[in-house]
Amino acid sequence: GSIGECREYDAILVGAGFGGYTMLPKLRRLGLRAKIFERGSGSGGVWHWNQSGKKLIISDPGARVDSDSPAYQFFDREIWEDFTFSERFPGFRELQKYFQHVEKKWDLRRDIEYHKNVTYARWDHESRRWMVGCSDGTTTRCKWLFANVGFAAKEYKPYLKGSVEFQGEIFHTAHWPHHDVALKDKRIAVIGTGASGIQVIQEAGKVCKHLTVYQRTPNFCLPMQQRRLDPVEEQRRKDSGLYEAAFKACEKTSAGVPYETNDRKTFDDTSEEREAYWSRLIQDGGFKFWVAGYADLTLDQRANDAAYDFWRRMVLKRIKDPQKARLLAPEVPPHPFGAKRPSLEQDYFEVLSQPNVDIVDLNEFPIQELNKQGVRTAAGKVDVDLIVLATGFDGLTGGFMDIDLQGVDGRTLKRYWSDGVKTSMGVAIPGFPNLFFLFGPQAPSTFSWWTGANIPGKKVQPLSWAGGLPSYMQMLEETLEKEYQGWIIGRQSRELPV
Ligand code: NA7
Repeated sequence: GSIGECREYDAILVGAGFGGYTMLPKLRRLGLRAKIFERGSGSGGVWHWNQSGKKLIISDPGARVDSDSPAYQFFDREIWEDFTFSERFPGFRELQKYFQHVEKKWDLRRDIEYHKNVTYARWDHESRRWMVGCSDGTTTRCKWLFANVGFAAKEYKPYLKGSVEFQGEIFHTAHWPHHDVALKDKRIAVIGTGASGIQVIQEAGKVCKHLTVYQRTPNFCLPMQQRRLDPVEEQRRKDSGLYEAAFKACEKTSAGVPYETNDRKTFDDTSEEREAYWSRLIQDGGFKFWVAGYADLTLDQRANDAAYDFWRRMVLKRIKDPQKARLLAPEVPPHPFGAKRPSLEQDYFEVLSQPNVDIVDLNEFPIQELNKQGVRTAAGKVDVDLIVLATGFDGLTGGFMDIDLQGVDGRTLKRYWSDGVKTSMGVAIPGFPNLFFLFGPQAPSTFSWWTGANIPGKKVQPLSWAGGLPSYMQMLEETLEKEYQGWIIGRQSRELPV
């Protein structure tokens, strides 16, 4: 629309990821006129932004989901009955195809506007409408606002002295450029060894000339056990109700994954039984060793030590260089096993063992600066062509803070959350009427890095609901049964809850 024009809808949904795609059909069914505003040029949320260009010359950074199939999809028969992922842990390209499939199935495209970057949203108390402003200068009015901006909407780029001097290329994993990025024969630095770092390292290490990995904390990552899914077998699983059973199982576990948890404690079993059990979990792959292991893994230091020892022995067999082994699987772990979310790997330790790959321990040798040619630490200067920042996200709240949100009486979200994040059950915010979101701050999760501790200056607090999925669902249901007890509905009151 032209500048100055003000359109009106019943609902605006910010973001064309899983949240927006979940909500749009539901709102339509209620007879509401709704539009999704998406700042990107395509749907899929992180799976859109993670895309690494149309035709990478050699390889892509390997971005893929780490939730076990079939958990990472819409639990909706209409969607899954004729879409089957080809891998147990699908890559970003297939996830983009998946979003196109959903879009078609639910006829969503006609209500999505791309390149619509929402910069502010103000509640107008008189008209009881939200005024939603975009960077293209347009304003749209709506009654309901859904901020499904995603928990990983804003990447975190640490301050690196001299980064403007650096003459090579520098990218964050969450915003891989759309032009072709050749990794082959390049000298590459990767900073960060979380899920994204591991995925890039595995791909880059195989083709590049030289890779330097800057590691702060070793990742106690687990074998993914990736495999191709057989379409015939998957069809059989669908027909026999196994998909539905898996979706139901997700709702029953604390982490929302389809793993059966174990009530037994570590030392209830003999050491032979333990080794056999752990080996089986590793063989099964994914997060089983962490989530479906012994019940006292994170409650008893001795139990934790035993699990770490098993993990370490397993990993040491795969690392040839003793110096690298010391950095990747230290005798004394920097944190208890599983207290920090492990990632999933495919051939991480083999790639790191290659002679063209070095690891620099940032605890011993912090980055001093970047210069024209590369990265300088006290261990020396490394010249590189490409620096990959795999440094994670300003999680959960970052996407909200990018929008200037003003609720009742001009209350700004920035001010309201300045001394801590406050939400109503992780779906709404007091004083911000008719504003809802899915999987935002204080929704359930067990990921320990979601406390803000990775962002300098950000308050460290529980940003997610630590009680697990079943208790959260129960709380939501009880509130519904009690006819929204604790919520203010349809009242014109200006009294602001604190
Ligand atoms: P993560 O998991 O937050 O990983 C970020 C990594 O970057 C991690 O290894 C950090 O080390 C490291 N990091 C962060 N800041 C710095 C600085 N300043 N210097 C050096 N290293 C740094 O993000 P990902 O993108 O890998 O994964 C995000 C989620 O995607 C993941 O949890 C899954 O849900 C999928 P640290 O461990 O903090 O010492």
